[in-house]
Amino acid sequence: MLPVVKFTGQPLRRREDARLVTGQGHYAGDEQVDGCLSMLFFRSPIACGKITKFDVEAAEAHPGIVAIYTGENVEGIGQHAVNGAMLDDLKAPPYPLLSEHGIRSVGQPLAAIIATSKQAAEDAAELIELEVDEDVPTLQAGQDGQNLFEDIPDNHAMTKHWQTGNVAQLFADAAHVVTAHISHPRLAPTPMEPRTIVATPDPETDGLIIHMSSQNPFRARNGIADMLEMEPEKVRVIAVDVGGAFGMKASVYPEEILVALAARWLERPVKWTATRSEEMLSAWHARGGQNEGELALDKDGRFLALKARINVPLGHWLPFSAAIPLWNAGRMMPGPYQIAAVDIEANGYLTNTAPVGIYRGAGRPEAAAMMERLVEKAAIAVGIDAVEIRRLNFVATEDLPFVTATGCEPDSGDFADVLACATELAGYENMKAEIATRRANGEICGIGIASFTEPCGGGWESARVTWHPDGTIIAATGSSSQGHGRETAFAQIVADELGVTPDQVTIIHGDTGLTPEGVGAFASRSSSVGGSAMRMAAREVAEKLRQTNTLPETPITADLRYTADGESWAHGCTIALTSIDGDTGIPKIEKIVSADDAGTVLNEMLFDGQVVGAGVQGLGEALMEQVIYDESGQLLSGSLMDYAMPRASDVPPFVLGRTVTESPNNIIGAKGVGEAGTIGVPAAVLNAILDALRPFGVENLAMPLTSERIWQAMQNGFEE
Ligand code: SMO
Repeated sequence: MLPVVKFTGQPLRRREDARLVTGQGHYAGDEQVDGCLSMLFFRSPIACGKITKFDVEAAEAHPGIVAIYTGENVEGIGQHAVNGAMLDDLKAPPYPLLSEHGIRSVGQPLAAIIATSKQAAEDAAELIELEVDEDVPTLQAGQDGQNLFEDIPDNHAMTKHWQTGNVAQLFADAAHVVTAHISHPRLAPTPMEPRTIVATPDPETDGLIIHMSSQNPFRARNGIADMLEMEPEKVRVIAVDVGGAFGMKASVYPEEILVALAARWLERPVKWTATRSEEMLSAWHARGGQNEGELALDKDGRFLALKARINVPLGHWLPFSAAIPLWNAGRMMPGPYQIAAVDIEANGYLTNTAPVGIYRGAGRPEAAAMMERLVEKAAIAVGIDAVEIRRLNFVATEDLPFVTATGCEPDSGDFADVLACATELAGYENMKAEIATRRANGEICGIGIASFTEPCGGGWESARVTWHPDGTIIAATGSSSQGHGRETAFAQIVADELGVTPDQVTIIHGDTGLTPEGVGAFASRSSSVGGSAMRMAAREVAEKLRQTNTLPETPITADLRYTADGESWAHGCTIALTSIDGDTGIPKIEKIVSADDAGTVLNEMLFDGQVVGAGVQGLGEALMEQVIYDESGQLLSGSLMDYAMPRASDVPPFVLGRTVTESPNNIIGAKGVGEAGTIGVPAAVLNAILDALRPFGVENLAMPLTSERIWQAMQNGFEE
């Protein structure tokens, strides 16, 4: 008999929060170790060139300095891995932990200073002498410029091409062709907690105990062990409380390897905490794509074929998942629509900047912004309503699972239903009438819609659930938390399977020494894959308990790995209502309506929190966030004084709705919702602002849609 569902789905408050808001959280930076040394990085102040002099001798003699490592000390350390399995071609540049000869970016670490105090390290850094023969940097994807590596012509490091059907013929025969240029700002993920790592040698095991801010402790463990040529079991990574990660803490950085290395070499604990400016300089950035698209339509508005060119900057080194954004952007560009023929090419180019990696959405926002802009333009070209043209082209629910022209397999869903949910919540017809009236009165205002899909999860995850005779239940997960309420949601699942309350369940996560090996918290996979593993293990324990007639006197455990049958595809629809101040160009987002289908919901409050949190990050991309380098490659947006992030006063009312189409690909039936807001919101806001600017003849505008850019466009009607 299946258990009666009691807690799963309930909007239970996050059990983590009382601890976190009263300062009882334990972040990596809280870790106090006796005799801990401080690491500080001497970073390149210029973007590109050859080192002609680098002298650390005076710095080494400074009081309190234990060691200074430069390129020659770490020459023998190998290259960290880059995942290129999904590409047609990958040329990963060599990337030394500390550069000896060439400089590729402002902020690149050239020396690691290890001292008895941070102050001593800072003082010593002042004594380092660096002279560089400077070169002109290459800053944009595909820009003609300096070739950064001999064997990577044109800095062209990766490519992926999707081609299906007779695209040329379909374009030649089309009744309408619409085009779009989408310019994504380069973003700084900026989790509240910067990167932090404390590595302590463990003489008992000849290993390392590492507290660090990571969203996937096992990948961090394996990455560090690999680089240090240690057995993974000898490295224990602990990341219990994490103050946000958003993709930016999904694989190891050179700085983290250097801390681990120093602890090993010096046989002393070593700690590094990035400053906010260091995060802006050297943590990976995101987006930055300059993308072109074309959609061919028949006379009734049916989509015939899609062409796109995705061009992304990659920075000067490639993190493990550097290829994911351009791969996601291309493969999921057809979104929820039936499009038989595609010619989509994605290219990534090395640049003299910080690296560019995954960040909440990771290519999905790029796919949706392009497709939804094309759809909006298609509706105008054909002369039908923006909702109508979407309905006409959706893949029908009965046709799911469906193989798209890019080879993806959306597993389930009801795209028309989630659109209907959004239009109903928005009062779409009234909204249109209201906009018409306001326009007649001289206001500048518009509506934007974005329908989107979101591939989530896939792969495996682990769980170990133990029932103790005193009634307590300990559930350990190989999945982890980056601050997104996993303890709460996983306890709900276990409680239901074992017929107890969630407070009887202790969740253990974020410690490779205490949990079964797992994958981690990214790609919106925690609920669907991590949750399914939890449910399966708890179910097995419940089954064993049922088989014993009396209450057992010894603990009962189930320890297993669960592999999902495939990716689960969440989907949604976002509607934005905006107005623009005619004198200043200041945009006002009056309302965001977001309807999401993420399959089975584990906790309604967590679900809503994810949608709004990601939605605000989406607003940041659409309206204000932008990393800016000047032409010499200096970072102009090096602090939160210069890099604009949304504040509470920038956040409009969010109206949330949901539909539920269970995923057949995992036993929970969950999809993911962690990234939805970053996908739907920028596309909908871009469409809304360009709808408002239609009377000015503006068809394309680069994000972020700042008041200055909007005002200029209103003056010139120019296209960017
Ligand atoms: S960008 Mo995410 O942590 O897959």
